Amino acid sequence: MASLFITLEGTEGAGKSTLVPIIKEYLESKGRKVLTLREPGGSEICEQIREILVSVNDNEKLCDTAELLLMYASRAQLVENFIKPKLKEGFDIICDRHDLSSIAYQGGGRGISMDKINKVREVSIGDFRPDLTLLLDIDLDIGIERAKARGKLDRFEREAQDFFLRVKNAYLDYAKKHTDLVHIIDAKQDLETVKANVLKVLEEKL
Ligand code: Z5A
Repeated sequence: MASLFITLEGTEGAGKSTLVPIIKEYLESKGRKVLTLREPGGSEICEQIREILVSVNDNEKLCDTAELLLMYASRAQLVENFIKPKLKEGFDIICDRHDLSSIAYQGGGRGISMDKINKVREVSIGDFRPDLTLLLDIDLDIGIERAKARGKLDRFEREAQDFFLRVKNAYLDYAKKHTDLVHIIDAKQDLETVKANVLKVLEEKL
């Protein structure tokens, strides 16, 4: 079977990073070669871009357009230099966040129009899309509690509740319109249940 590009999406603390090694182990148990990445980040240059995006700079505000362009700069670099070549070599790739995060955070959260996002996306990655997206849907309060337990909050995590509500709604709107690509997983359940539901989706995909 052709290699798969699988993305994990959701608001903070939904369990994306926790699921990456679980999915990797499952795919490897099926004899597949697997690589894992995250966005923003995932390579030396992309991690430098990530640092600008997540770090808190009290002296200068990162404007919304610069934020959007940096997200896509990191994505363009990763898709061109790593994701496309590795898929060609036969690797499955699991990516902790990808394009749908920009629709949810920069579109829903920041209020940037889809017209503007589509233009930037077209220049950055053209029509490149994931084969499967798992959207981990969680009550914001539960996710924030999980994230807070980790300690210091990054630039996004400092946003107010209504920002995350717009992000969550944008995710769900997109998922409802793209049921062939996006699978919604109820992420507030215990890890074993979430894991079982995710592996069921993967089994069907394989
Ligand atoms: N961003 C953007 O705006 N636009 C874009 O295009 C992209 C990103 C790509 C950095 O991302 C920020 O970039 C992000 C959006 C923005 N900011 N926010 N918010 P990130 O992925 O690094 O940040 P994150 O989403 O906040 O990651 P996270 O908080 O680490 O969430 P997670 O990976 O989904 O959660 P986790 O680390 O797997 O789990 C959190 C804790 O919960 C941990 O202690 C787990 O052990 C625990 N956990 C996990 N699952 C469970 C279950 N089922 N039950 C109980 N406890 C659980």
